[in-house]
Amino acid sequence: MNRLKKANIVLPVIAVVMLWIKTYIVYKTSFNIKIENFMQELILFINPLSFLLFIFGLSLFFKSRKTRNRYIMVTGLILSFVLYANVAFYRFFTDYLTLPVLFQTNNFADLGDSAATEIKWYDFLYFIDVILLFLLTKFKQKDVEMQPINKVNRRAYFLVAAAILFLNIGLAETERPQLLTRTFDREMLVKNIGTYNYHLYDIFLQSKSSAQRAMADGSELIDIDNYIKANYVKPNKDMFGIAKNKNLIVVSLESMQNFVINNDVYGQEVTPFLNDLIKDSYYFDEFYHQTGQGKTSDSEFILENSLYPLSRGAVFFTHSGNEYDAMAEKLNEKGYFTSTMHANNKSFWNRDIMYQAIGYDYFYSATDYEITPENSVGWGMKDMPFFEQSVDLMQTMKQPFYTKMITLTNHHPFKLDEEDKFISEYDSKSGTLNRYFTTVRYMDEAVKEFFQKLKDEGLYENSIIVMYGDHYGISENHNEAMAQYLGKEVTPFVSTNLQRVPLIIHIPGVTDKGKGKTISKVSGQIDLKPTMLHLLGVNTKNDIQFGEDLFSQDHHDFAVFRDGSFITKDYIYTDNACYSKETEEPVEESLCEPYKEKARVELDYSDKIIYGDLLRFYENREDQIQ
Ligand code: GP9
Ligand code: MN
Repeated sequence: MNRLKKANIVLPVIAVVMLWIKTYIVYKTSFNIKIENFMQELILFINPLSFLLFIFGLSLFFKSRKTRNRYIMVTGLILSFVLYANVAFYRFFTDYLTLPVLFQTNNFADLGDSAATEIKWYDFLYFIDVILLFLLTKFKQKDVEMQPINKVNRRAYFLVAAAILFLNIGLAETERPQLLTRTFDREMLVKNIGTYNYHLYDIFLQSKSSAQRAMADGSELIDIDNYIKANYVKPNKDMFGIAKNKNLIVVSLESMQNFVINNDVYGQEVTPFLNDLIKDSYYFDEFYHQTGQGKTSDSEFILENSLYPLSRGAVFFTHSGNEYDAMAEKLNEKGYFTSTMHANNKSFWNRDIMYQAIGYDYFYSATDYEITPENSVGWGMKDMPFFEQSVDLMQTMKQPFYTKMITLTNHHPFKLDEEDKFISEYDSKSGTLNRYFTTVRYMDEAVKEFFQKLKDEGLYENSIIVMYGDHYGISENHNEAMAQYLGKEVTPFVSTNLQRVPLIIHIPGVTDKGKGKTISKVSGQIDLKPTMLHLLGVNTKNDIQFGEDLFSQDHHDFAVFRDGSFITKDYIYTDNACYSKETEEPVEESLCEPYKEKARVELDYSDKIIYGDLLRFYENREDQIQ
C-alpha cells in the first residue's frame, strides 16, 4: 500500500518568492514608477506579495502532486504573461493594460501591432522563474497522492497572506488617502496595490459595468428622450452662431472658486487680471461646479456631454467604453480639429482612453511638452510655461480648432516657488487656505500672459475663450479658516454658495472693449455644452442633454449637485433643509418640494444613460429616422 506523502509548502513558496522578486525587479527596470520616499519604496516592494501568497496558496488544497505542480506551473506562467504583457504595452504607451483596452475591438489591431514591435530578444528573461519552476518539477514527475497540508498550518498561511494584504493597504492609505475612490490613476494603483491586485480591481470594475450594460435594451430612452424634448429651451437668436467658425479655446481653471473674484488678501487683489477681463466678457456669477469624486475629470465629462457625473467613482474610469455624443465629436463633424492640452501623465484619470470615446483628434499630454524640474512645481509643469508652450502648439493646429486646456498649478497643496508668489499668504490656521490665494494669484498672472501671447501670435481675434473653475479647491475641512476669511460662519447655506466657480466667456469683437456683462443666472457646468455649441452655430435640438443654453431667454435658474442638493432662483436645498437665498435661513421644506423631483429625475436619467450605455441605442435610432 502506498503511504501518503506529506505535502510541503516548499514549492509554492519558491514560486511565490521567485515571482515576487521578479515583479519587483520588473517594477524597477521596466516601468517608470516615481518613488519619493522610503515608505513608497516599501509599499512597492511588498505589494505583489499578498496576491501571490493567495493564488499559489490554493495549491495547498491539492491531493495529487502532479495536479498541484501543474497548477503552480500554469499559474506562474499566466501571471508572468500578464506581467510581460504590461511591460510590452508600457514600452509603447507608458501605461498599464486595462480590460477595456484589451477588448476594445477598434483598438485591438493598433495595439497588437505596436506591442509586437516592442518585443525584444532578451524578453525570455521575463519568464526565467517559470523556466526554473519547470526544471524543478520535472525531476518529480511521478504522481503520488499527497496528504494535504493540515488545517492549522493552512490557516496560519492564509492569515499571514491576509496580514500582508492589510499592511499593504494600510500603508498605501496613509501614503495615498482614498486611493480607490479618489485617485483613479493607474500608475498610483500599480504603485500602491501592485500590478496583480490592480488587474483584479480592473476586472471587478469591468464586470460591474458590463452587467448593467448587458441588461439595458434602449427602451429606457423613450422616457428620457421625452423629458429632454419637453425641457428643451430655444437658443437666443442674437447669440446663436455669433462665433461661427471661430476657434474655441476652453480653459479649465484648476480648483478655482468664485469667491476669490473681486476679492483681496490684506488689500492685495487675488485675481487682478480676471477682474478686468470680466468687464470685457460675459461673466456668470451664479455658476456652480457639479463634480463628484472624479474631480477635474468629472468637470470635463459634464462639459463635453451635458450629462451628470456618477455618485461613486469617476465616470472617466468606469465607463470609458461607452458611446457618447460629445461636443468634440459634434465639432469634428463640423470640420473642427479637436484636442485637449494637459501637461500631465496621459493616463491620469484614464484620460488617454476616455478621450477616444469623447472623440478628440489629439491629446497634447506630458510627452508633447518640454517639462523640466525648473519649470515644474507640485503636481507638474507650471501654468505659465504650460500656456506658453500650448500657444506654440496651437499654431500648428488646423483651424478652426477646439481645444480644452487644463491648468495644474492651483492644485492642492498649493505650493509655489518663491519667484512665483505675487501676493503674500493669508494668515489663518489653515496653511491650505493661506497658500490658496497665492496660487490663484499665480494662475491669474499666467492667464494674463496667455491672453497676451494669443494676441502676439495672431490667434486672439479668430477665437473665443471660455474659462471655468473645475471644482472647489478648499474643502469643508477648512471651514474655520474660511469663516475667518469670509467674516461669517460657514453654514450649509454658505458652503453651497462656495461651490460657485467662475464662468467667463470672452468673445473678441463682441464682449471686449468694455462690452461685457455680468449675468446672474443659476446655472452649472451641465449648461456648458449647449451654450458653447450654440455660440458656434451648432444645433443641439436632438441631443440627449440635461443642460440649457445660458443665453436662451427661457433658461431656467436651476443647478443640481451630484448629491441631490440644488439651487433655484430663490432657494437652496442642501443637507435635507430648504434655505431662503434672501434671508440665508432655513424655511419650510415645502418651498423646495417642486424642484426636488426635477433634481431626482435628472440625476436618475443621467445615471441610466451611463450605466446602460444608452446612447448606443440613440445613435441607431437616429440613423433609422434619417
Ligand atoms: C491631474 C489634474 C488634477 O491631471 O487634472 O486632477 P484633480 O485632482 O483636480 O482631479
Ligand atoms: Mn482639478
